[in-house]
Amino acid sequence: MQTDFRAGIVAVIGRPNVGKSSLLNRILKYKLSIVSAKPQTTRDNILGLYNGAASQILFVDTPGIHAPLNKLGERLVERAVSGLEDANVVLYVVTIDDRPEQSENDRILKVLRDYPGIPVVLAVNKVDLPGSRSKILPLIDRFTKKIKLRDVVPVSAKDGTNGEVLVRTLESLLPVAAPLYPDDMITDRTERFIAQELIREKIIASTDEEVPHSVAVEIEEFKSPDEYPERRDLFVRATVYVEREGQRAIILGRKGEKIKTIGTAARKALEEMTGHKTYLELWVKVNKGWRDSEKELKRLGYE
Ligand SMILES: Nc1nc2c(ncn2[C@@H]2O[C@H](COP(=O)(O)OP(=O)(O)OP(=O)(O)O)[C@@H](O)[C@H]2O)c(=O)[nH]1
Ligand SMILES: [Mg+2]
Repeated sequence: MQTDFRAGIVAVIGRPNVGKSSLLNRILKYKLSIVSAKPQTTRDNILGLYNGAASQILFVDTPGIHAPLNKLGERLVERAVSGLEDANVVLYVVTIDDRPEQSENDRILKVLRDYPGIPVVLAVNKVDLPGSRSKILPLIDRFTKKIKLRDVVPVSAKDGTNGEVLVRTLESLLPVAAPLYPDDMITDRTERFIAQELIREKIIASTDEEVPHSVAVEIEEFKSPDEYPERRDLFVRATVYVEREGQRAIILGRKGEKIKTIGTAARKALEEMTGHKTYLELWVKVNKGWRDSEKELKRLGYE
């Protein structure tokens, strides 16, 4: 092995919806973290491993930092901030239209001031959007007035612009160290967890307003041929929790049509992930006020 191999943790931080998860998936060339057009999609710190010729980068995708409206929101922000604890480098993601004065960015800049020892790389995402070019320099100027940046990389998670440049920049800031995990490992998450997230992603994609935020998915049964060699198919049974009866009706749809569409999309995603023919059973239940219940948050894995 080379003597200058580098390894370490990069915490991916930013406000909701800037494309943190999309960027990570693009870099890892693997759909690890779910993505949606609605804010607060990611609810967990998710470890994704980049295994390169000269480095192993442990990326930690985090929930978007925002002003929380309920206990779930508080947990998400706490988790995102806790992602900084062990980080060697912060990848601060903004979009081409971000301003440091936006309340969420203002909050992030304050948090980052508490970690003055960690180098910060600013990724300016969505540069594929029209008119981006002329906005880059003024944006860099505004952010460098607020925070010491080690580097700035304009990127597009959508078309891949500068993905490699970003990886080279991040790896140059990591300590010289041996790989921390086996080089065939891509995440610390189980297929079961990713399955739960994929189901949630399909629900978010087909609902609006408060519904995506009110959904939690719990995997009740996950029987894979990988674990049970006598099985030929993957069987997944999951409960979808919502907060109100009206939301349940929305997810079920007229004559159960919506849940059927969601189920088909989720099943296809599970088949793609596992390579197994999949049977998916979804049950929708009302769990009043789970986002503000300590007990339910804990049970659903949002401690
Ligand atoms: N045009 C364009 N859209 C992008 C790009 N990257 C992400 N998006 C879109 O931005 C939206 C949010 O993407 P996510 O990756 O879920 O954002 P996030 O920062 O992880 O959001 P949270 O998990 O809610 O904090 C999705 O609709 C993406 O398709 C990009 O480079 N260009
Ligand atoms: Mg995300």
